[in-house]
Amino acid sequence: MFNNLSKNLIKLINKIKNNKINNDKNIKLILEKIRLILIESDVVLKVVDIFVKKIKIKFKKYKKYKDLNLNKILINIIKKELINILDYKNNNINLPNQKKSVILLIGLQGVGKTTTALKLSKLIKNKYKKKILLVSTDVYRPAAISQLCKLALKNNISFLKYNNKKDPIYITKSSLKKFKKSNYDILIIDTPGISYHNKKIEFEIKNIYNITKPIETLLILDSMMGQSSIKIPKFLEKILKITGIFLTKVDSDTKGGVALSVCSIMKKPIKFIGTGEHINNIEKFYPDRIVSRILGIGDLKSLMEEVKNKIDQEKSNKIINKIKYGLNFDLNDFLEQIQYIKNIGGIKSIIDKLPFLKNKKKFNEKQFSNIKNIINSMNKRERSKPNIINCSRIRRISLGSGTTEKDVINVIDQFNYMNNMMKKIKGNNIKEIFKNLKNILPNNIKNLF
Ligand SMILES: Nc1nc2c(ncn2[C@@H]2O[C@H](COP(=O)(O)OP(=O)(O)O)[C@@H](O)[C@H]2O)c(=O)[nH]1
Ligand SMILES: [Mg+2]
Repeated sequence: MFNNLSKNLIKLINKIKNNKINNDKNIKLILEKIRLILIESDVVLKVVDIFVKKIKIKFKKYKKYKDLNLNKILINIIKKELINILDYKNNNINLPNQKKSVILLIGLQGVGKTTTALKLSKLIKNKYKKKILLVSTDVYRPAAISQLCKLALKNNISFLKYNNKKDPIYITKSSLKKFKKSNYDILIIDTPGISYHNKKIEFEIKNIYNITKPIETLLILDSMMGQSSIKIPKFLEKILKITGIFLTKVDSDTKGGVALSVCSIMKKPIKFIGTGEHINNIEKFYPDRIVSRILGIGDLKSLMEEVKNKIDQEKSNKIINKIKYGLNFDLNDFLEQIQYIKNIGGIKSIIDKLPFLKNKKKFNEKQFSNIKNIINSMNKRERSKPNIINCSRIRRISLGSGTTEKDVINVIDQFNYMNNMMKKIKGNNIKEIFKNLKNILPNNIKNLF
């Protein structure tokens, strides 16, 4: 996440740790370096200035106490100020208990509104236990509505489909009427992409807003778009009241500037982030956890929550018991584990949160799906007794899975390695196992990343 910003800040913090900061010249140089790092990361200049000034003022208070650990204090001030610029009042989603409510998603074209509509529907349905109805008013993008309908059905999300209707206002009024009569709690509305000079869409968005009176109007911002994406809200705010921001594509190689600027500039909280294209790649936004990730401290708290939410506890207990009681951990279990990781949102989202895994860049999600194909091409006996897999079986499995024989041998090696490591893990629950992840993912498995 925010690789460049993260790399430069970690470098700077190590420098602060290892050097004496006992004179004004030193401090001035450090502040100048912070300034440059933030500007390079595309943070809005006004925000950079405020940030550097705050660090300077806060540090001044401690400077005179020469016997304090000034290095540590400065690092803490930087961390706290980073959290502060990402924190703007309440970043919880507003979901009143009794009332039926509408959530409206708005933003430029291509920023991820439709993807977000699905992610949010699934999250609110599963985590907040609300009955969700989804509708799309995007009559302009060819096949947008039917595409969303298919995905919603696949994920068990109720979708109101308006075929061949060309009027977003008609869809809004009609869906609102149906929603009010129904037993659904929340209506989530996906909208057409706004563009700078399209008065027609601007007018329609304004009308959709006035008709539905949403409890949440989330502005979807693409973190890849840089500073230009923060300019658009200015004209939007003349026609409606934005209640929060959903920042998408933070998994991509973004500079981080949008995230660090948007709260101060817009005076709105970031409520969620999108961390990939998969429907599960959505996270509630916690400024302190993001800063921990940026500064390379890791974010095990978020990882644990995802594991708890998305893992099938019964199945994971079965595996834990197998390990605990020395039963045979076979390739079926290995496959299930891979499935868990996929459910959590892919290995990339895990690696991003682990502080101790270096070489994060080298990971390869394709290799990961290869493992699944290889195990799927094995028969039942081979999966439960991998040691019977001989050369001719390897050939058959490689042909069946569309991989090379070397790939198949690698998977068996990785499995054997993991199996041995698993036996060494102490712990009764998935929480402890994840704490020990550092031990079960060394050398051989690292080849996957
Ligand atoms: N990597 C990544 N891609 C995303 C994310 N959110 C959306 N996308 C992709 O962005 C593209 C545009 O998304 P879409 O939802 O159609 O945008 P819309 O035009 O605003 O509705 C699609 O290829 C999505 O898969 C995200 O959080 N991470
Ligand atoms: Mg769309």
